[in-house]
Amino acid sequence: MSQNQQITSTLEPVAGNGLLHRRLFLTGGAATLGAGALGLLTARHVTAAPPPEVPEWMKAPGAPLSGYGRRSRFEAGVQRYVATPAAGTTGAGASRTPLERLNGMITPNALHFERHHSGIPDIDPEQHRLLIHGLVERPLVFSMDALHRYPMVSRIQFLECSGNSRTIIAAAPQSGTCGQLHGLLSCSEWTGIPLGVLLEEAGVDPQGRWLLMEGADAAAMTRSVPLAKAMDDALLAIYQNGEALRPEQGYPVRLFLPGWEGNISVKWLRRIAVTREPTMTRDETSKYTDLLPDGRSLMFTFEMGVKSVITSPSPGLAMQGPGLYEISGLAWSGAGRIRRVEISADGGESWAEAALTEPVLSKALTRFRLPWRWDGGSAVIMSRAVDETGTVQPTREALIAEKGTRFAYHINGIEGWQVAANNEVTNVHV
Ligand SMILES: Nc1nc2c(c(=O)[nH]1)N[C@H]1C(S)=C(S)[C@@H](COP(=O)(O)O)O[C@H]1N2
Ligand SMILES: [Mo]
Repeated sequence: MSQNQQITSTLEPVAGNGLLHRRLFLTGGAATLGAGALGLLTARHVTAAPPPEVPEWMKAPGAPLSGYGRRSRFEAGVQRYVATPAAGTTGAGASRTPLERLNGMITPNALHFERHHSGIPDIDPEQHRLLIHGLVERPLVFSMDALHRYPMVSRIQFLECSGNSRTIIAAAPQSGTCGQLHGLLSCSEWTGIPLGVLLEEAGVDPQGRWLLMEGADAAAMTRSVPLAKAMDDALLAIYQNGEALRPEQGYPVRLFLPGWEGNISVKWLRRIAVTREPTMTRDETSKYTDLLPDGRSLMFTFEMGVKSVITSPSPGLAMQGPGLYEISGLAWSGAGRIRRVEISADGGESWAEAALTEPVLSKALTRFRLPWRWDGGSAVIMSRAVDETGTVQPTREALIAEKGTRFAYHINGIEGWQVAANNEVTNVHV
């Protein structure tokens, strides 16, 4: 095949309304096809190259070195979406990650979402202590210096608040950007001590089945964790993307429970009590339970379901007329790896498989991409993730049929973006 034929076959539609084969975004795909294929994706072609101009920033030496870096001033508009705090508090509430302004799988620390029940404590690491007690042979107290001497592991994993995407349940689609609607979601490399190591040192009594976790914030937030999870993949995280945790994320040490609802990853961790039974704390009884249509509630629904969102195109990012676009987004599952993501550009009539950007890691955000030739007409784009257990992200309808509309957590239904001929993108229920 000649290069042109190859490009043409690659750009052949594979599903309705202009979806093209993911081959273009698979490793080396563009390279194999040659620069011509990429050229098709660039917005503007120049017929004759203009003479190179010397811009201002080449005419004098640049800024000096600095002890701690900062982003370009031209990126200053990329900010978390900060919700107004609850009345009478300074910091109870949430800020959301601007998902539609980022790319890749890692959330920069300064843009990690926040959820605090009583603000961010200003903890002096010298004075901070972590106590392990209760049903143990040897109660232990750790200073941060002591914790730093333990062997550490690193894992790239997502954190999602179980209250994320609540607007899907609303009868009418709510307006907002991808981050405003789905941004209680971030992904970092977390480094710290496997919790099991410290529990073994303390010696858990055979009657101990649960752990009470307590934070050192003014809310003294507490949750009960099954011992099995603690011994499996629980981490006492001390570093986030290579540097010490941010105060917002639990400095100097937080619990991190991969794949589970954000609430249970207790920040500013100061106490672990080994118990026989769950303690039934406020945050696992009056809150963070799933209210069913019949008035009963499910408790301890820890795992976050398989889910995906398209970050681009998405509301607030205007289209630039008909042409080739990359549909890109994030998929994740509390059960493990993402196996497949499918995309529809015709409101769910037909689907095409997206390319997954390596690495595809267990309980991490996975970036997906698919080329799309938009004809400039009205289109509804949506994504559907499947995880390694074969579980498929449910439709909004199926989710509501199963759980009703009174629950407020674990909302993982499929949402659509409506792309309109006037270049605007808005949220639609599909
Ligand atoms: N001590 C303490 N831990 C906490 C919270 C809190 O308010 N206090 N909020 C919880 C909730 S509801 C979520 S979703 C996550 C948010 O973590 P982040 O702020 O690092 O994104 O922390 C959890 N751990
Ligand atoms: Mo949360």
